Amino acid sequence: MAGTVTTAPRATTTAEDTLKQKARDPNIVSGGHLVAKALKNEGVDTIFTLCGGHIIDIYDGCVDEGIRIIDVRHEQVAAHAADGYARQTGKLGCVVTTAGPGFTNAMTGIATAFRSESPVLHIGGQGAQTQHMMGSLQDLPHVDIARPITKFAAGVRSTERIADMISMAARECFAGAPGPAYLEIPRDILDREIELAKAVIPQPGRYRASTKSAGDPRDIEKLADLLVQSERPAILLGSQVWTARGHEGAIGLVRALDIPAYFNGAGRGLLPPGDPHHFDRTRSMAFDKADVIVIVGTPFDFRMGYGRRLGRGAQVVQIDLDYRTVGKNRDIALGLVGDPGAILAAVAQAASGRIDKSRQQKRRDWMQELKQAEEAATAKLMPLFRSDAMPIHPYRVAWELNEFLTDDTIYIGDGGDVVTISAQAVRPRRPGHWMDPGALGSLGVGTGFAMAAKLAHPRKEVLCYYGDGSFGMTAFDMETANRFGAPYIAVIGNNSAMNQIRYGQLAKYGEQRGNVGNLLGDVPFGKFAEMLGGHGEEVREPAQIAPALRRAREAVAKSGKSAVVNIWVDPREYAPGTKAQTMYK
Ligand SMILES: Cc1ncc(C[n+]2csc(CCOP(=O)(O)OP(=O)(O)O)c2C)c(N)n1
Ligand SMILES: [Mg+2]
Repeated sequence: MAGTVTTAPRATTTAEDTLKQKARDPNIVSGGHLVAKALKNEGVDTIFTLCGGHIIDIYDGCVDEGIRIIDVRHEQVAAHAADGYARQTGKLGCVVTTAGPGFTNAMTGIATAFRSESPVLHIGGQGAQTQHMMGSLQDLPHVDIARPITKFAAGVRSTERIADMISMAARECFAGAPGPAYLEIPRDILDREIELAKAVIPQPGRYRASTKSAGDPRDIEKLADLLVQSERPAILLGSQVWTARGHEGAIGLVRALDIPAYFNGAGRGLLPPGDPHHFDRTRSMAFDKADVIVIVGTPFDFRMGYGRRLGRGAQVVQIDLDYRTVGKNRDIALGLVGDPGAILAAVAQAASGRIDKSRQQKRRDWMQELKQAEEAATAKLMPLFRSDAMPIHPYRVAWELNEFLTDDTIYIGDGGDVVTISAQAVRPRRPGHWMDPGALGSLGVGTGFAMAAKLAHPRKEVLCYYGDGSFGMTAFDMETANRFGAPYIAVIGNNSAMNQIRYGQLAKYGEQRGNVGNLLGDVPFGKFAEMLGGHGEEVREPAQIAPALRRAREAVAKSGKSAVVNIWVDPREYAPGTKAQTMYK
């Protein structure tokens, strides 16, 4: 007893003494505080993290610099949230993890950011340099592991250079097409205290180029000529248009030159549905018949059939932030490297007023032809969208979700088949209001994206549509979202299965052997929201979808806690893409 009484106050006094001493000497700084200073200089106002002994000095620095610390329950969510925050703010996202398993847990998020060209800095702890290769706690070759899925991966070798290396990593994250970087900081380097004057600290706004390059002026002229002469142009605006915040340039071009525009990835929502230049159901028809196709900020990957699905008669032009993407997987008539917004604005200017009357008319007829085909395609889908079937048809859910969205709802899709189906009905109303995992196809992004979107835009509504398989992967961090006042509406299309995969198995192996490794239990996920203090409900009838969504909206606004609307959908219905297995072709 006596021992306890004397030790406790002594320990407290020591910590306080150290703090007082630090407060007295502003010329001394530790590594963790240098991390925070560098992040602040970079414009980072929030880090996503899960604690570990290797990284605690970074938190102490963040407290001093006023950087918000969002601590999650699984590092995968921290990495997805950092990615989501970067997508929503246009600034560097930051995830901080401890060494070893903290690092590996974050890898799916880093890999997702890599394939989605999202600027995320991952800072990771490491054992002390003095224990290098001795088998320290949680030691792994982090830099080697991160290298192939980042644009830059390095270890920091001295406390003096911590801030400098953060600026270096940030520069790499924004070089050309953005992407993630990894920086490992050993524990002794992070904890060491040095004289502030000896630290290299690049100043805000002074360590990166500000150029938004419109590329080669001759290419701008060439593209302007092509578009002026075109009778049936079409343009695809991909994720980079939003990532580089080039939406005004892009919208200006399609309106000035009357070009039907299609969208993919984060490009969805660049124009609102109903806009005369917004098209979505006739992409293959347009690409088949167009004479000029401009592909902006999206690679010829599986989502584009590797470029094979574009008409042979068309002149294909590709614009990208990354030289390595242009002309990859298919030949092109013209390739431009640079900032999509700057290039498209320059092309609009170069082409302005040069389209003659007969071509103007032909282009209007072309747009008209496509609009009619769009309307016919929508009419064909309407019976599914309005289906009263029981169990609920997943197309009906998709339709109801679109009806429910406001101009200010950020929509996130995290799931297999149900989410694929939702893309046929859900039309975000504004740029940046659509989030999907991108080319890595990672399930589990939803919870991190949702909290990040809400933290970045507290006044907007955030709705995440999950598959039941996906929801189970990261759902527990709904508690984190609630804890930090970032509630959202979670809607689950629950078919008690990993249905997108199950379809292919049934098709290949039949009923007897096709249901292996893809069936899940019937989970009443509404109760999950209740457990976390929020509103939850189960929906089994189509007519109940809309009222349940409205109740969820009201409950989130009132309680500040996330709501779950668990919609039981028919496991026998699939998306056309799933049936055709297009993702593997
Ligand atoms: C992390 C991860 N694991 C596995 C897959 C493979 N996969 C793609 S769709 C899918 C099924 C997802 O099930 P659910 O979220 O319930 O959606 P459903 O297809 O049932 O609508 C799986 C497992 C993946 N894309 N990502
Ligand atoms: Mg499912």
